[in-house]
Amino acid sequence: MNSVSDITAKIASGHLRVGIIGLGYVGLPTAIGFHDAGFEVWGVDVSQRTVDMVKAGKNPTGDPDVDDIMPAPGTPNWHITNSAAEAVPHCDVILVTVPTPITHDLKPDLSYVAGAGRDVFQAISKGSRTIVVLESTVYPGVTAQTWHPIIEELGLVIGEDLEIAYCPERFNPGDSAHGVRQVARVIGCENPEIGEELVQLYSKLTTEDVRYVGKLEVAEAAKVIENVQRDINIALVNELARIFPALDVDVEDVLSAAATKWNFHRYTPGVGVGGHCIPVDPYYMIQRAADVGIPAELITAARAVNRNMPVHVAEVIRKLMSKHGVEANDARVLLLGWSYKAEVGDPRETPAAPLSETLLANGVKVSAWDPHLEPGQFPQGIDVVEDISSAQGYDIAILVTAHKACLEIDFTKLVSNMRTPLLYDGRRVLNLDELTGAGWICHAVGRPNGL
Ligand code: SAJ
Repeated sequence: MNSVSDITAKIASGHLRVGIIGLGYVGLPTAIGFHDAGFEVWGVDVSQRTVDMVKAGKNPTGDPDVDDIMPAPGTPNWHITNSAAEAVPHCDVILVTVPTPITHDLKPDLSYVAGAGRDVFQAISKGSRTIVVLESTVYPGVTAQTWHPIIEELGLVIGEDLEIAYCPERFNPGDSAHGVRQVARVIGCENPEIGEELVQLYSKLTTEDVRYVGKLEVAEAAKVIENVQRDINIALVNELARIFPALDVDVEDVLSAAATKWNFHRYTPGVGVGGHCIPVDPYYMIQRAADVGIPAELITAARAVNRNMPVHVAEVIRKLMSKHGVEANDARVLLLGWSYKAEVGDPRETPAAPLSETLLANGVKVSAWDPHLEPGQFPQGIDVVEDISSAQGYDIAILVTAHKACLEIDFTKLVSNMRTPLLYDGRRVLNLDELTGAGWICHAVGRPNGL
């Protein structure tokens, strides 16, 4: 049985063995980070494609920052498998980094947390006191509520066979300045001694602040509200991006003026809020508040504003094209970017999807170009453009994702190939005056459009 001092000694000596369940955007960089910190690592993923790619030293995630840090085949102390049963007996600490999505009716989907927990607990040796840490974003109470019943069902005893803790991942895809080795971490655990041990462990991973914050629910709540706050802040500027054009005022001018105040936190209006964090995590908080009979009115309202942005933009696009003599049933639209965020190849919850669905429902033909995605990552009904220099005959180009590649398009050539030279900056990152000079008729989210 690992005593507290055993774990402390193993951390200090670098002999601690760390398992990571789930080798996605978060789990794989975490596994690499602990391996680089000198620990023996066992990486587990249910996807054979992921296991095969990682074993071959290839990056299965869409995050280009991971490309250059992949361990080569045969790297010592680097074990990759699709079996938790194989890995768990070799590990002192196991981190669970599995998806926590939402269902089609916007409810938390904890099936991956439950499934991964069961796979791990079934393989834990009695008396080993293996520490199991959930890192996935959840709502307060999930770790205990989801894992305790399984632990009891399997006849395991916390404090003897295992310990459980929560340490939220704070990984920012496509942002090398905030990778797993450069972000602050918080740790929740019912047992303060284990909490402090995990502070020591994660302090080997990251150069930033690591602290024990008390019981599981405190750490669970901290992570989910970090993203709730971000969603609300983005919803505010998105709502302002609808109000100010009606007042013949550009929202970006207002935000630039307001940002001269020392404690104004600036966010950018856009075509919508995508990804596997920001548009998802608030529903976990909404659910938890509902569980205790307290409606999360502001959180819910912010979600509604952000979810509606793509539909609002589609309506503006329809009106702009009509104003320039292009009716929906004859219109051709070109999306510049499809990923939910710049510099990553990740279509999850991208606002490009509801934007396209709304346009297609109006009879518009929709094409899309995104050099960070493979053709198979676009949905049916979208004409995938693989070579932007060959794009021609469109009525409007909409910048959906502020990829560097989108900003570097030869807009002078593209405008010459357009049927109607309409351009809509959905992320407020283009130089619209310069593009107007090149022959485009420019519009943008939050900018007066004369409609
Ligand atoms: N977005 C806006 N306006 C903004 C900021 C973002 O419309 O001002 C949109 C983006 O285009 C994207 C979505 O919101 O569609 C989410 O963008 P994001 O920058 O929040 O990126 P994520 O989803 O990768 O969020 C991650 C989160 N990290 C973790 O959960 C560990 C989040 O907590 C971070 O704050 C965020 O990265 C970050 O700081 O970039």
